[in-house]
Amino acid sequence: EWKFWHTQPVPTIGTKTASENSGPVEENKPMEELRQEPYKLPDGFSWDEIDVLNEDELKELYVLLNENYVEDDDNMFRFDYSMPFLRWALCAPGWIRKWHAAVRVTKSRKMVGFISAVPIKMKVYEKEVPMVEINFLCVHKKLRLKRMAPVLIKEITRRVNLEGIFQAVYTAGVVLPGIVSKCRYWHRSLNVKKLVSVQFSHVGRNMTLQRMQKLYRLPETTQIKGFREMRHADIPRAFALLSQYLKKFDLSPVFTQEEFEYLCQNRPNIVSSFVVEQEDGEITDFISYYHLSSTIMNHPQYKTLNACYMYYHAASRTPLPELVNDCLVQAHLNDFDVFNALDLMDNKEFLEKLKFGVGDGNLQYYIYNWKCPQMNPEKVALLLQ
Ligand code: MYA
Ligand code: JJ1
Repeated sequence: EWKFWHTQPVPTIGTKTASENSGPVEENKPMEELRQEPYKLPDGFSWDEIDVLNEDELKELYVLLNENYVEDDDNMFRFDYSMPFLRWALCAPGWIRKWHAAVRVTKSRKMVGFISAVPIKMKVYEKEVPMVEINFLCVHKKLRLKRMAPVLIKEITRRVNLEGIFQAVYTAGVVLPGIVSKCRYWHRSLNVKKLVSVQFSHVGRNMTLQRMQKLYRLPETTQIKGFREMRHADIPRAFALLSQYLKKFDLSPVFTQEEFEYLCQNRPNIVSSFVVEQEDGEITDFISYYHLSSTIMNHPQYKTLNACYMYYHAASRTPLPELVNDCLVQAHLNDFDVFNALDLMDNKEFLEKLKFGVGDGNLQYYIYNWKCPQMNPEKVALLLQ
């Protein structure tokens, strides 16, 4: 049990930390004590820093993830991150190429493993801590259960430490030592017929497809006066709204305006963001979602599930359920099949009301080398891609 994780600076499963004792599990190592050489891979494999600005290398990463990344519990759907989306996620402000670490088969150069880090300033309870977020850990299906993942994790830790950072935030569908919070996925059907056909959703007892379609029907236009796409000129105000809102949570990013703009501006096929503009021109509300399809495995007709995921939002005037409803209208008009959200932030204010149903997947939040009390999902305000 936890042969690898028990060697790492994370609280052991079941330990409770009092808030007075919040802080690093182990002290920052002095530079001269940091390991200078990469961790050794099994014979026949080598490290490569991939250049995601290069279309061919980005394509190799795309293929690795498209064929080997996260699936649901029943292996029916697998995330299908697009190339532009991956480039966006991996090149967040402050990114460095050394933190896009791939493993290749030495002879054939085939990419068979990957892990990434990008910098992020986090607020955890009262403390602000420079961290990285770790994402896109992947080992090719044919190389599973051979202890390659611990090598990828140790190597990215080494490369992050060399830049003077000793904490990381990450999420996973699996349970590991050091859980900070346990969140749940919820799903709002948009294209009922397709969702049922691919068995993402089911026709419940006392239900027919027709009744379900009626239940999930949405207006053809948005309902809030002044609801529109966010434009470049709205960014300072939307940034101020979000920064203010994020303060009340116990786990939240602290963005610069540059980071906010990078992450939350409209990007076709990657992020959609909206604001509410009052009659006097004031921007009072902001909301966004990102576009992430999944491959439907083994279906004769449908190959792709078009999904979007609730991203950052900040409502100061419009009630959150109304704001999210207009987002659903937009997502439906843009041909998404399902709108996904987690039960974090104030999302419980709208989930049931807007006919989201609970999913079968969890998303655990973790911090590497940090002990602190666990928190309820309502206190979490971090959204990774
Ligand atoms: S979460 C998404 C992870 N990716 C997938 O689920 C894609 C599909 N699966 C795979 O590619 C493989 O199954 C992976 C494991 C690569 C996940 N996070 O090599 P193994 C532990 C952390 O024999 P494999 C994301 O991207 C497992 O408990 N550890 O197993 C965030 C066992 O350890 P222990 C995990 O199945 C990632 C060991 O690995 C995960 O071939 C954050 C077994 O290794 C997991 N998701 O490969 C990573 N799954 O013996 C941590 C399994 O102790 C970052 N394991 O039980 C930490 C911070 C680092 C930076 C620090 C800077 C300061
Ligand atoms: O998408 C997920 N579940 C779906 C499909 C389930 C298929 C069978 N396993 C689901 N559908 C029910 C929806 C229904 C709609 C109408 C109302 C009632 C509900 O539950 C799940 C999330 O729920 N997704 C996954 O499991 C994918 C992995 C999630 C972990 C991701 C970790 C990534 C970490 C990287 O940082």
